Amino acid sequence: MAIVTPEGYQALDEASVPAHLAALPAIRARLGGRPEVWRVREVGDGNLNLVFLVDGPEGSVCLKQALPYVRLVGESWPLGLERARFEWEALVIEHRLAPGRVPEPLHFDPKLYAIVMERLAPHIIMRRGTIAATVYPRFAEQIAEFLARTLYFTSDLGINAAERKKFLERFSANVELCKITEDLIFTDPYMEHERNRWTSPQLDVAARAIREDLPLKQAVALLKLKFLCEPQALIHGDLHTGSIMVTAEDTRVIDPEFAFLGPIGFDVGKLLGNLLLACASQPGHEIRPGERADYQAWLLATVEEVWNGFERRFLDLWRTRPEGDAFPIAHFVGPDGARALETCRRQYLRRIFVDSLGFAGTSMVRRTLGLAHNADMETIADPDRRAACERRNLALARELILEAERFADIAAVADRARIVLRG
Ligand code: SR1
Ligand code: MG
Repeated sequence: MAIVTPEGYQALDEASVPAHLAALPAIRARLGGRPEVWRVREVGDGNLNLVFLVDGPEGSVCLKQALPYVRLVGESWPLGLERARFEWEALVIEHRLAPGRVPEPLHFDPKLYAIVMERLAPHIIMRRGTIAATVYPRFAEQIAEFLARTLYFTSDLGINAAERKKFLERFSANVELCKITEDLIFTDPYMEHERNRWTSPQLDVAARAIREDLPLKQAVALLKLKFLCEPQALIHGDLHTGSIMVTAEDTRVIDPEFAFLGPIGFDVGKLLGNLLLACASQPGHEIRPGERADYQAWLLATVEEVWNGFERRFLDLWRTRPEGDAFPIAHFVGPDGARALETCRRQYLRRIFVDSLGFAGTSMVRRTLGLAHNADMETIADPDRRAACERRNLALARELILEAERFADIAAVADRARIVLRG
């Protein structure tokens, strides 16, 4: 059945983009020259949308347009266009809270469900960089800043309840994209489902073991429940290394279309899980045995720095900007009160840490056994070598989900990963 779209919507192509942008005076001025000379390339390699890069004589922009279906699957999986509006609104909020850490939002077209934003150059998608074993010296510090500021200032610690409830009301409507996460991350990989795929036959036994692992399914069900009903902060909702663009000096977060009020640990954990999966994939990219060991060490050091940097900055904000309604200051006066409040802060961050490890594990499982895989593993051509990496990734993921509470700190996670993930 053909997909029906709202009046005024049409999927753009390289030929139709210039006329659309030429009608926007600020964008036209930014690009400069005449529309006929603008160079347009469709470069979208994500699972859902069209992405056009447009270069003019004076400057460039990026245009991202929602398609009315899941691009990865095709028209058999229709998907609402409203996600573009959630993405726009989340991008504007992130830009305010973490300036310089996202592309500048320039324009939203409500009929075409298209966002025009700063074109990032010479940035590349971080996942391509980790596949090529590129070190990003500023990444950990900058992403930790993004996480701490966007999550703190949309939580009950950093803003008052009325303001936070406005976020809650608005982003609770992002139902369709939440449902994708609920299904693809927390449900499908743990049962037989036509959407699932894995390196077969090499991982057939491992996939069945996961489907039959009741303690694991209990733990994942609790994480799913947390995702469903713990609106701690406005989370990005899809913070993997394909949603981050990097250079040696600069880190930018893109694609917040999955944004909603959810558990803080989901953003932190998805990122940590993707870095751990990247680490697990490294032996599969080696031409000479052991040549990626140093890069694995960098990835694990980065895992530690991301968590430690996030925790430090989040606590700093809580100590210096207690502008939310939770933990009333009047309840914690004097030295004893200050100590008691500090204990609350430590307990809160410990909870987020444990949640993050669980969510990291679920992200690692879904990219191995579910519908949408990562290029980190998919670009390992030899299925036996790929499966060896994926098996180690699954082993660590299972420990993170089942034994999250047992890890004293992030250094203990990195120590364990050093043992489990090395080829
Ligand atoms: C059908 S969409 C598959 C995945 O792509 C996005 O990046 C999200 O992670 C989603 O789960
Ligand atoms: Mg995306």
